[in-house]
Amino acid sequence: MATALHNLSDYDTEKVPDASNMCFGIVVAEWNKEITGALLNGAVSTLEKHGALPENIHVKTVPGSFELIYGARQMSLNGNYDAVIILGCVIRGETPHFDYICEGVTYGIARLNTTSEIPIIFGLLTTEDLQQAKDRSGGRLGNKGDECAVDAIKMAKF
Ligand code: DLZ
Repeated sequence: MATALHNLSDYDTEKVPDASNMCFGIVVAEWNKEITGALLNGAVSTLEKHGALPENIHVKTVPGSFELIYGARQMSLNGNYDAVIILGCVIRGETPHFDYICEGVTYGIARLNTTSEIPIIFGLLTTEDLQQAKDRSGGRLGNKGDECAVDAIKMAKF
């Protein structure tokens, strides 16, 4: 998570492998699409910055964050990708849905990482309010999408 001392978009470019021969899948949730769209822009531009070709970055949308698990599983089974990134945003509201969705997605993606042949990178923002989400999707604390792209490249190399 971003903190006052850690900006999500700050990283050592020297430590990021060349991604020009890599292929990435991105699953992005439509809920809170102002935020998830910004996460997607960050992820794609950072992958391309490190050499990934646009034709090797495949984006699929799912309705909400809970569906990211299924989407990531389908992409991981496809066999074409070196890594898959999930992008979603759950904002705490007046509903217990927040806890259920956050726990469900966290568990689902963690489990997928133990069974999948490729890494699944966890780009789920879980915030108290919209401002915190904006801060982490290209705002004052950087962009979680950038961080996920860097992690996807590193883990694909791993
Ligand atoms: C139902 C729901 C709620 C209340 N909040 C969010 C949210 O903040 N972010 C998000 O990505 N999705 C939310 N959803 C939708 C669920 O993820 C899911 O799409 C539905 O429960 C249908 O399975």
